[in-house]
Amino acid sequence: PEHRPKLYILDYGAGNVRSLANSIKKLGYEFEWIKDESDFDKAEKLIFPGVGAFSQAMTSLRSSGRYDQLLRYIASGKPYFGICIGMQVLFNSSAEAPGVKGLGVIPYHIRKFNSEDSYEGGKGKKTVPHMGWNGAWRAWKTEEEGEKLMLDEDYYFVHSYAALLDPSAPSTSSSSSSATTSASASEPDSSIGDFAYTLSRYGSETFVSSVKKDNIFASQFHPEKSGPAGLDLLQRWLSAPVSALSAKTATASTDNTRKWQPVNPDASRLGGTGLTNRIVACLDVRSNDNGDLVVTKGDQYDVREKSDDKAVRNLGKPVELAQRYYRDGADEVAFLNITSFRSSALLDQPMLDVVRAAAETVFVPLTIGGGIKDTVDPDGTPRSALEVAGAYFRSGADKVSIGSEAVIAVEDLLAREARGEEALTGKTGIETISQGYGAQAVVVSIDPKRVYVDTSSPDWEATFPEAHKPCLVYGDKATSRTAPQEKGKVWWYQCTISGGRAVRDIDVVQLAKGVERLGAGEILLNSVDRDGSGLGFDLDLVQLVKNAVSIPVVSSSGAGSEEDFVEVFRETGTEAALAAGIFHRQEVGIDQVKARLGEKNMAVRRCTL
Ligand code: 1PR
Repeated sequence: PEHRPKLYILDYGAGNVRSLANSIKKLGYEFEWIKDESDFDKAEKLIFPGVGAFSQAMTSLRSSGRYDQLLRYIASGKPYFGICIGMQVLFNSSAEAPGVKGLGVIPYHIRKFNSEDSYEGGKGKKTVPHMGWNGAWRAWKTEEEGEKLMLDEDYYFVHSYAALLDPSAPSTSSSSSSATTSASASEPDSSIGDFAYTLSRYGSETFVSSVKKDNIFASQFHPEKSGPAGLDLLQRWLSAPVSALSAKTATASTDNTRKWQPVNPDASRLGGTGLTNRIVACLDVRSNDNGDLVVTKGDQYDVREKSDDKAVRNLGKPVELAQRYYRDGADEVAFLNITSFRSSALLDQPMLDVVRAAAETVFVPLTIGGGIKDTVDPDGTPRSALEVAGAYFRSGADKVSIGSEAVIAVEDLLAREARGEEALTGKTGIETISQGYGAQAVVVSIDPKRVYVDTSSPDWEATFPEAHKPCLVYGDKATSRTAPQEKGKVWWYQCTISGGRAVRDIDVVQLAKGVERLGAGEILLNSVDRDGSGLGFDLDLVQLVKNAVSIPVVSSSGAGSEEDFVEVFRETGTEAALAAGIFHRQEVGIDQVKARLGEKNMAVRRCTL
C-alpha cells in the first residue's frame, strides 16, 4: 500500500474544528491531533485551522509553548497548511492586536477591511466581516503552469482582517526588493509578492486570499466550508507527495515569464462587492406526534395539516434534505428547531445528532437555531446561552440563530437606556456568544408581522407612537416593491416571539438596530405574513431592515419562483435569500435559482467541479 505521510492537526481549542476533521475523513485520510512537542517531529504534514482572534491565537500558542515548536516545524521544511487565522499567524503582526507579534514568517502586516469603501456597482454598504463566497484568482500568471492546488472556484470566507494590498501602505519588509526585474509596475513588494498565491477582491480592496511558498500553503478562506471546491483543494494538498509540497516554487528571479495579475482576469466578476448572492436552504425541524424529528413547513407559521387529523406536516428527514440541498448548490443550510422554546436545547439530543450528522456530509456553513438562551435543566442545573451555543458549535454548527431571546434582550436594552442606565450589560446570549465565538457566529432570526395602521382619523400620525415611526411604510410612496392593492395603506412591522405566537411592543427597526449593537453578525429576516405564501419576499420589509443596519441580511419567507430571488437581490441589495417550501416540494431547485440569477448577470457561486 502507498505510504501516506503522517498528518497532524494543531488545535489550540478556540472553536469548531470538527468540520475540518469531517472533511479530511470524508476524503479518506486519517490524522492525529498534536498533543505534545514530539508530535511535531512525527508529523510529516501539518494543518493549522486557526479560528477566533489573532491575539487569542498568538497568546495561546505562546502560553502552550507551541509558538517555538510551530516555528521549528515550519523551518524544518515539512508541509504546512494554515487556514484563516492559521494563515494570519504567519505574518509579522495584525491590526486586530496591536503590539502582538505573529510568527513573522511572512514579513507583512494584516489590516482591517474598510467598511466605508465605495466600489463599482456598489449597492448599499460594504459589510465587515467579509462573509460569504468569493472568487480567487492566481496572483501570478505564468506561461508554464505547474501543479495547481486551486482551480478558479469560489470559496467561503469569514473575516474582518486580511493581507490587504495597498500600494500606499508603508512596507514592513526591510529586505530590498531584488525580485522585481521582470515585474510589472503594480507588482507589490516582495515581502508579500513572493508569498501571494491567489488574490481576491472585496469592494475596491484587493487582498491575498492564499499564500504558497516552499513548504507553506495557507488560505484566508475555509476549504472545509467551501463545498466541492474546498474539498478538491484539500484533496490536492493531502495527496501531493511531501517532496512536491516542500519544493521551491518559481520566483520572479528564476521565472521570467510570470506576470503579476492585480485584477480578476474573469471580466464577468468585476462588478459588485466580489461576494456572490448567497442562496440559503432552511429546514424547520420539530418532533411530529410520534416523536420523530421531521422537516416541516408552515403557512404563516402554522405547520399542521388542514385535514381533520391536523398532523404536523412532514416534508422529509432533516439530514437527507440537507444533503440534497448541498448537492443542488445551497451556499448555506439552516436548521431551525421550531418548538425548542418548550424545552432545553442541551437536552435535545436528537437535534444535536442532526447537526453532527449533517456536518459529516454537508461542507457549506451550517446555521442552527431554536432555544439558544439561558435555561435551567429539569434537575435545576442552570445552562447559559453560551453553553448551549458551544454544544452546537462543537457538533459542527458554524453559526447559531437566536430568535425569541433576542427580542427580550433588545426590550431590556431599550428599557435600561430609557432609565438612563448602561445599555450593554455584556450578559445577554448575543453578547457572550459574539465575544466568545465572533460576531459572524451569531445570527438573529426575526419574525415580524405587518400591522396596518388605521389612518381614517386625520391626526393618526400625531397619536402614532413616536418610537415606531421609523418603522412606518407608506404604501402611497409605492415603489415596484409594493403591491397595487396596498397603495394608500400604511403599516409597520411588529416583532413576535415563540414562533409568531405572541406579539411584543417592539418593531423590526428597533430590533434590528438593537441586535447589531449587542454584537449580532447577521440578521435572518422572516415574515410571518409571507411565510409559505409564495407571494415573493416582502421587499418593503427587507429594504427597511437593510437601511437600518450594516450587518448582512438574509431575506426569508415567501419565495415562490426564481424571479423572486432576482427581485430581492436586485431591489434591496440583500446579502442572501432563503427559502424553504419551494425547495422541499421540489417546485424550484436551488440550481434553477442560481441559473436564473446567472442569466441576469448576478454573481452566484460557481461550482464547476
Ligand atoms: O425563538 O430562538 O427558540 O427560535 C425559534 C426559531 O424557529 C426562530 O428562528 C423562528 O423563526 C422559527 N420558528 C418558530 N416557529 C416557526 C413556525 O413555522 N411555526 N419557523 C418557525 C419559521 C420561518 C422560516 C421559513 C421561511 C421561508 N421560520 O423558517 O423557512 O419563512 O419559508 P418559505 O420559503 O416556505 O416561505 P427561538
